[in-house]
Amino acid sequence: MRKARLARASLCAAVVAAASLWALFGAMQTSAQSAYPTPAPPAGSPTANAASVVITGMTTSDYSFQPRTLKVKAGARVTWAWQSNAPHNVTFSKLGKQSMTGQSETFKLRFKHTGIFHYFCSVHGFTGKIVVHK
Ligand SMILES: [Cu+2]
Repeated sequence: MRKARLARASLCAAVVAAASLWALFGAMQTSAQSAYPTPAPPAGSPTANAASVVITGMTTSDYSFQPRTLKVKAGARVTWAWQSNAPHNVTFSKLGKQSMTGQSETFKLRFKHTGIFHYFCSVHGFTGKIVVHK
């Protein structure tokens, strides 16, 4: 009787040990996976504190900011990347901010305050807006 109880107890201990080994193995696999860099979010998909706009177009009729309206949280930094065959710029006239005019620029601006911020390319006139929420 006593022997049987002991055997059952040690079997339980073995199962618990196997389960924790399995859990440990799983944890190791998870941490190994997170060691790889996470891919950058696509243009215009805002994360908590960063987002991006691409300046696109290969003809005058399709030059544009993509996305044209970008929503971000207050404090976020927006990066514009040029991917077009013509010189463009990013001009916030009310904020008094303007990027360089060129074909392969990048421009970064941090939006500390909530509001709607309209901007445009002063060379071609196409527009965009940044909507900053809490
Ligand atoms: Cu332009």
